[in-house]
Amino acid sequence: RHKFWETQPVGQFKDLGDSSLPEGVIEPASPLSEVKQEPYNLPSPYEWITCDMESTGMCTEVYNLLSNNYVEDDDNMFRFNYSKEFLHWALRPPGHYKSWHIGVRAKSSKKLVAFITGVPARLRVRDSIVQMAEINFLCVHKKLRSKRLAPVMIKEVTRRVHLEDIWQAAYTAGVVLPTPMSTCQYWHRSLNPKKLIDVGFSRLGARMTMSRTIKLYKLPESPVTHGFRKMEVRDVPAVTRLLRNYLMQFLVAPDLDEHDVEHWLLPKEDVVDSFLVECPETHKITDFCSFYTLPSSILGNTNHSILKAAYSYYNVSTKTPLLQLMNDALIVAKQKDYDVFNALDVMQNESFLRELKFGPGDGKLHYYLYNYRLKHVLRPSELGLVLL
Ligand code: YNC
Ligand code: MG
Repeated sequence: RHKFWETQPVGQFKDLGDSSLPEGVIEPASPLSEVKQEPYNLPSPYEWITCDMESTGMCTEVYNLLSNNYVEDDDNMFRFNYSKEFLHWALRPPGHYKSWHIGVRAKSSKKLVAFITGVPARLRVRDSIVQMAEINFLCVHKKLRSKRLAPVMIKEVTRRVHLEDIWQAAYTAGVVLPTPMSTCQYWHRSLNPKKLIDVGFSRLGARMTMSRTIKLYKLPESPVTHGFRKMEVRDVPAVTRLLRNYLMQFLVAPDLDEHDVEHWLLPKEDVVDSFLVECPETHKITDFCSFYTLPSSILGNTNHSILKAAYSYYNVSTKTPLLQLMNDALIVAKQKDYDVFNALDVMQNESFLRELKFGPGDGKLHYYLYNYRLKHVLRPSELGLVLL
């Protein structure tokens, strides 16, 4: 039973087998004059705020809420620890709306107790380009859980998205809600196996010693592909062409222009890393790979407090085999001292995961669309979208 989600324009479980329902928008857009002008009501001890992510003080408050209350693994051993710089980047893409960075504070203490955000994005679904909001960072303080605050947060962000005349959204969650457009799995490639085992992220395999395990995951000192280098601002046009062309093959993918590529993919230290292959003879850019940085706090380990994780982002191979390109990505991540490299089974990732010694994680990641129905659930390999 989903008392809230049953009231929303999303695919419902009861409709899953029903092929008579059309693909596309579920509820048509309303005239803007019909969008509710006032915020939804909160329980009286709380008030809405719009979070100015330009202000370092506000960035710190959001960082503190999330680092103490955001997503944990099923065993509560790790909690995402998005950095302030990451939040600043993730929430301010081209055309972002400040009004979509929504906080809730206690009126008396002024303490930030809940958060939800949207950023604008164009997504292509088959042949249609749809203006959407990507919703992320929904968080309610641990002491205020199970009080039905989340539905109010979601309705309020929806209202503010509607005020900008946008009527669709995309989001991911670890929990099953009505109803996933696709269900993906995380895979993990150990870079620092000793630390991963020490903190309980992974375990020694059967009949494996620590020294055999370290040897198994050893990587070359530096990338092997000739012409492999960091992306620079002068590469934005070529990377945009490469990526746009590559993403056409997926059923759902972002529609990225040069401004988006500059924001989302130009390297930003400890936030996003991007590399490409420039042919040494022709100077043509033939391949591209990228990852973002999302550490996790290690809860209750006396020796280590942070797990440094790289997450595979967008990768394109046209000349260098994808396997070799991703092996080079692992090598640079190891050089930069990441403990683990994570990747979803989206796009063509299945083609390298096993061979490059990624192991399947527990826990799934479900992808959702709001107010847009697909006729069939997508295979992960049909998805060309990575959300942060
Ligand atoms: C979730 N993650 O099912 P029903 S992901 C959406 N996304 O509703 P309460 C969620 N809905 O089933 P709590 C959800 N988790 O009765 C729960 N729900 O219909 C639904 N965790 O509300 C749930 N962050 O306030 C139920 O629950 C209702 O106090 C229950 O709060 C939930 O960012 C939460 O995992 C997640 O901070 C805030 O547990 C809290 O437990 C928490 O009683 C740790 O809520 C952090 C965490 C979620 C990360 C994410 C994507 C969010 C997408 C939201 C949906 C967006 C829709 C599109 C809007 C724009 C539309 C346009 C146009
Ligand atoms: Mg609640």
